[in-house]
Amino acid sequence: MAEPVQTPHAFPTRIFSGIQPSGGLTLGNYLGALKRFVEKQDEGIETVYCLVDMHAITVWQDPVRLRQQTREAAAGFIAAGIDPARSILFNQSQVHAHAELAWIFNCVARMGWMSRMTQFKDKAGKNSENVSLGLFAYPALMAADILAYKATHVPVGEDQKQHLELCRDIAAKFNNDFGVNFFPITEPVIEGAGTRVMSLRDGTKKMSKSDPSDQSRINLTDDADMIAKKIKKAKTDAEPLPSELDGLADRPEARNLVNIYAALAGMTPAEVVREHAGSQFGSFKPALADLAVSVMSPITTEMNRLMQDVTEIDRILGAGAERADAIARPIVNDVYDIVGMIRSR
Ligand code: AQP
Repeated sequence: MAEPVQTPHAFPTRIFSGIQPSGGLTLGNYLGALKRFVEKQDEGIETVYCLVDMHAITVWQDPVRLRQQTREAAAGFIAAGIDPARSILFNQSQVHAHAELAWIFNCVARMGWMSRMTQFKDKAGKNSENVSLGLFAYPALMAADILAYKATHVPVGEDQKQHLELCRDIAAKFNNDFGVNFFPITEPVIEGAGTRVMSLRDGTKKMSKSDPSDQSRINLTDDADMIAKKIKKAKTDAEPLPSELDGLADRPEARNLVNIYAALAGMTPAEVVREHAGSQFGSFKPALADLAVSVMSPITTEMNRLMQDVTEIDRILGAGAERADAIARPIVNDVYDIVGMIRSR
């Protein structure tokens, strides 16, 4: 008879999250994820952060660029405030527990659950016969990333909510199938104004590093001029800003710029419209560009400095992987014992 599944509160609080090095990091990654990662670290919570290079190869990656993007993302994390002494920072493929647990979870997750994942449908589009099996199995690997550390909380952007729900389903089914209280039922942490930053070219589409248009996003590597140019060119409408948020209900591009401003300034969107009520985009956009440059430029400068020494970046990732492995290895060994695998070497 299975025992009741424990809530995360029965497990020590541990944060896990990751970002794919599938391109340069965007303002969406920064506001929806990275900025929050730093806040959690600074709250003194145990934080484990991962550059999920194995997720990145679910779509084709040039090997040379993948290595470069992984180092650049690591530099971006550190430049944004992740301290490798306080947080564990590493790239996924260096800790084998992720791949091993993902296989177990491939055997726990159901085809029906995976088929309902909207991100797979969006990314595969009409081409679903031709995309990699890895793209379909991606959420099981993501569950393994989280549960290899028995992470209780995962800060993410809104787009990852469904994958987090699947992670909870996998943990609950594993606990139930084997009659154990082994995995926590992890909580997503989706907070603040930057949880869904939209494309600068289309306010109904998420800002994404793989969007073919570079104009659709602000990259962490963009310089001040580029940031200002992209914001100036961002799609908007001809109306001035309203004084209440309701006035943005049918104006996705305007709402996006207000949300970005709010997330960068540490304000609520309601405060932003109150402060800029009646402003035309001709004046709001330069104010937003100045704000974006003041927040992003120091990060970009530091990132470029760190990229001068890739040996040091690789050393940090290796040391982080050792610390990550020390947590994950015993957990995955316990999983093998629970499942009934012989471990005799
Ligand atoms: N536009 C966004 N707004 C808020 N949060 C976002 N995140 C991504 N885009 C936005 C959050 O960043 C974290 C890492 O995401 P990821 O790189 O692992 O994958 P993704 O969500 O698929 O991001 P991209 O940029 O769209 O990557 P590609 O183009 O490679 O698929 C997650 O917490 C995510 O929520």
